[in-house]
Amino acid sequence: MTTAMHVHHTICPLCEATCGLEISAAGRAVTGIRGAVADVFSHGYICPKGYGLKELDADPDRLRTPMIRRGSEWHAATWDEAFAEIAVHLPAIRAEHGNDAVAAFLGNPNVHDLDLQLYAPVLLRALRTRNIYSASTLDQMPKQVAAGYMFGGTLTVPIPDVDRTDYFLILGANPLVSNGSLMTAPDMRRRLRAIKARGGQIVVIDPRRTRTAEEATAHHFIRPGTDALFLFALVHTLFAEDLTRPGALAEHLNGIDDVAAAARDFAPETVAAQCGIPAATIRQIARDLAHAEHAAVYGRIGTCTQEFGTLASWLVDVLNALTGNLDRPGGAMFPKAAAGAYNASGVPGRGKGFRLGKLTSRVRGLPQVMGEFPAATLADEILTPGVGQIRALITIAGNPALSAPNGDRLATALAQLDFMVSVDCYLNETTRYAHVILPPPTPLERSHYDLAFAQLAIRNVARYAPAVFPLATGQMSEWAVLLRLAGIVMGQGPAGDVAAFDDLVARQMVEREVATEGSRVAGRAADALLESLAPRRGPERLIDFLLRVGPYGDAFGGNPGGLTLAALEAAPNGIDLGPLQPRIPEVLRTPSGKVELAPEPILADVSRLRTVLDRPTPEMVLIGRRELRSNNSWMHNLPALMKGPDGCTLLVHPTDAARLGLTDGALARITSAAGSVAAPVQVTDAIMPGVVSLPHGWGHRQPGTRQSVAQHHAGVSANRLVPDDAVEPLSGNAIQNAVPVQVTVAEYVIS
Ligand SMILES: Nc1nc2c(c(=O)[nH]1)N[C@H]1C(S)=C(S)[C@@H](COP(=O)(O)OP(=O)(O)OC[C@H]3O[C@@H](n4cnc5c(=O)[nH]c(N)nc54)[C@H](O)[C@@H]3O)O[C@H]1N2
Ligand SMILES: Nc1nc2c(c(=O)[nH]1)N[C@H]1C(S)=C(S)[C@@H](COP(=O)(O)OP(=O)(O)OC[C@H]3O[C@@H](n4cnc5c(=O)[nH]c(N)nc54)[C@H](O)[C@@H]3O)O[C@H]1N2
Ligand code: SF4
Ligand SMILES: [Mo]
Repeated sequence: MTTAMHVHHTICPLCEATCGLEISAAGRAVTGIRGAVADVFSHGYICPKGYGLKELDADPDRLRTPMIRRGSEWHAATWDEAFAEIAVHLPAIRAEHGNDAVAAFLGNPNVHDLDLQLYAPVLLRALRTRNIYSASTLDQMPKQVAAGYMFGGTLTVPIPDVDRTDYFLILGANPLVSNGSLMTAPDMRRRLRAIKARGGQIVVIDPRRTRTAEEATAHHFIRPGTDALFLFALVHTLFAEDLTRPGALAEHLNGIDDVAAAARDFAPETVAAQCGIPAATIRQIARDLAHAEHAAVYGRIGTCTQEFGTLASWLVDVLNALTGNLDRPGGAMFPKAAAGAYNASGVPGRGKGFRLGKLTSRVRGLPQVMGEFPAATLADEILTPGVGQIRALITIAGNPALSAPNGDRLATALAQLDFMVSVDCYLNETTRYAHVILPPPTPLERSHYDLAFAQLAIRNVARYAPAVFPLATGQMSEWAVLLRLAGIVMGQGPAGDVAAFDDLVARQMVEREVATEGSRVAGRAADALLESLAPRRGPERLIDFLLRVGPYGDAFGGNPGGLTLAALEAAPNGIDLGPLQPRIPEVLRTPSGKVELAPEPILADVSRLRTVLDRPTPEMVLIGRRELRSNNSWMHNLPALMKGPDGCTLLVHPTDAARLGLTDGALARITSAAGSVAAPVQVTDAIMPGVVSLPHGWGHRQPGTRQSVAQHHAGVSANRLVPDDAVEPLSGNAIQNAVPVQVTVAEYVIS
């Protein structure tokens, strides 16, 4: 008997490029994976990680049943047993110590997973805790804060219109390896080559000559952490040389004069030494930027996870605005997502704007940003006794023991929790501290729609993919897992009625929308709308609703022929909604209805930047990097991705290597204020002198984990070196780049 072959469409959930894929399968077995050529967005592109879905799906170490830990022993459990265990502990801790005693940490895959996007917020609301943490404060929070202040929405982030630009200034990003971030764009290599083919320029500012830098027309080393100085010098030059041309945008901008005043102290000649870029080069870049017909300035991880992340993120868009490139084709533009976009709902053009949360963290008094406290203070909140101390933690798709600063201290903290639950597919460096692990289905057993990344994409598209395979026997869908957890928290016991809870979630979403001023279904009867969503349930019901009330939606009859989930189901390669269009002022949600070019809280941070102008430079600083065949801390258990030389090496410039007595392949010891690790050296002139680079997400040789392949490619965790005692003050973001370190020859190995 032969098993019938099928080709299924899916969307890769592994990175922001969101490639459409075709999965060939014989029964339940994946036989092949390729880029979907007909996909309206990715047109057949795929990277090595996309193929990795096959091994991820089949990985024997991937958890397939809930796990309960007793002491150091793990036992496979049924779902009922696992929820019963949670129901014994979690409500009791809340009852005795209060709601804030239970914290949640949400990791990166939350934004790549429709179930988690839609249902993790339900669990968080049920927890009624102030202690919410996520990978956002290890990543892009500065950009979100800057966008919040400037445009009124934390996902109203200008995205480089790469396909129409002819001057692309890239800072602290390596999209040829990361496949793009806060810029959802599959196949960056082709897009960058197209810029050059049309005679354009790509200028990369990075302490490392990355693959992206190699593809660029120019690359300049910058001393880590000095981007805000460099960007201010560009702004300074634009004003000093009368090169500002906001054009039609001018009437929508508040605060140009304040920006000019703030930039006054940062002449290229003033910042050149700190940045390591000659003043003449800075001036030339400013002139080229100003004179380019279409230019886009773009900054990513390198400009966010650093001491001046919000200033740098803000200045990127100040430059886009001053040169008239904000919101115009070929510049930096605002996507209009089909579902769930705050900047496409409610009353256009005006809103409440962005403010920090009212609370400050208990131990260090750090601000609450977007309902979260900094991940860098999670350990403090667990380790410091007192009222409000965290005693229990739920992690959802996160590995903070490797991803957060001072990972060793956080691990110590996790070990002391009274109770910990992890929703995760692996027994890894974080989940080994859990008492119960609840595994999600594989990405091929769940449906997909990119709620977040459609808001960051270089083209407006809407794509939905149903699950490739049905849920494995005994597997629960992730949204149901979250609702059962939420049910336990809300006192419904271990066997809450998921269907009834889901009805309530849908009803609340609909009722909120019909009560929203400016909604396309404002004032409509919630019951009637809910009826038209039947018989869908779970994420499909919610996404259908979000699509239908969205800017292209059918508005439940208000816009006949408009978008629905059914329309997407009928178009497996997606629906193209066209190139990005100018959206100012409609996209804005600031109280003034203008772009706030000089938000007061951001300007107030400029004096801190001024103080570094004459600060001595550390002899050696550490930065991170990403590797093509890796995904933060978690795809290291897939043999096909781990082939070839180990990725966790320390990049050292030849002059530094000579001075320090380090040779290629030798072991170096790297020591910082937080800790010390040993890693093999890779001598290369692709790194700036005075800078070393170690990727994060490694360090897998830890007892009690279950990742047999990863253990053989263990590496060391860069976050053992990153201190957790300072955060970027405006966003609470971790400062993972430009960490002062000493590097020596390793005498012996303690990894
Ligand atoms: N030094 C340094 N540190 C960094 C960075 C850096 O550049 N330098 N980068 C930071 C950045 S940008 C980020 S985003 C963070 C990431 O930080 P985290 O989100 O904490 O780490 P990940 O490695 O992405 O871990 C993802 C976890 O989710 C699990 N998982 C995978 N798929 C699923 C799923 O479908 N469902 C569930 N429930 N679980 C799943 C994996 O097993 C893993 O445990 O790291 C940050 N840390
Ligand atoms: N293959 C792969 N792809 C990934 C990931 C992965 O782990 N592997 N992770 C995903 C995630 S979670 C994210 S957030 C994105 C990130 O996407 P990117 O931001 O494109 O990722 P990186 O490759 O870390 O690029 C950051 C660059 O900043 C540089 N840099 C470091 N410090 C500074 C500085 O102070 N100033 C400047 N100007 N540059 C600096 C580094 O040398 C590096 O080249 O990638 C995503 N895609
Ligand atoms: S680029 Fe990203 S989305 Fe595309 S196949 Fe690779 S991992 Fe998946
Ligand atoms: Mo990230």
